[in-house]
Amino acid sequence: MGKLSKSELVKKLALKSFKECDLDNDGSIDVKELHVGLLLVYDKLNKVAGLLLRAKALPVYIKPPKHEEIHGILKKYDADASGKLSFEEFHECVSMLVGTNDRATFTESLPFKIFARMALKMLVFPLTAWAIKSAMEECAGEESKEVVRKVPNGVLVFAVEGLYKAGKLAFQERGAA
Ligand SMILES: [Ca+2]
Repeated sequence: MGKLSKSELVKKLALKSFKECDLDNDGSIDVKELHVGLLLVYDKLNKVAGLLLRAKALPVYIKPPKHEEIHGILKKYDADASGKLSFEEFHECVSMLVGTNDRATFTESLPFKIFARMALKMLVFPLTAWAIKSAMEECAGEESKEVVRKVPNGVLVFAVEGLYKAGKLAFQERGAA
């Protein structure tokens, strides 16, 4: 057995998923079938990402696209505007999701999303927590310094993450208004 190239592997994966997604067996994927299929893919990826990080301490969750976004994805790859994806169109779409498609930017691909999420969890939050702690130690008087030192880093990371989420939400709401 010869080795499969990445694009051959993606094509095999796409074919398998296409058959799984085509619930009514009409040889094309409509928007509902695409939604169900993508949810399954994201569910699998989230399980893998969780396992990779031995999960619970640092959970990573990649949000699956919303229904409106699925409509957008379908439209983008529905080359003949039939409202459904043929296998060729679906293959393009899968290639985009796994980051082997030239048409899509790298930031749209799943590997990038996973990487960005992990980078946030593993680097940005702990670093910010560390910076806050140092600043607090700097400002605190001699007796309170001990107290600040005893604050577990995990608590700070948690707090920083909470602030980040609150900030992001506020930003999104402002963007939507
Ligand atoms: Ca179908």
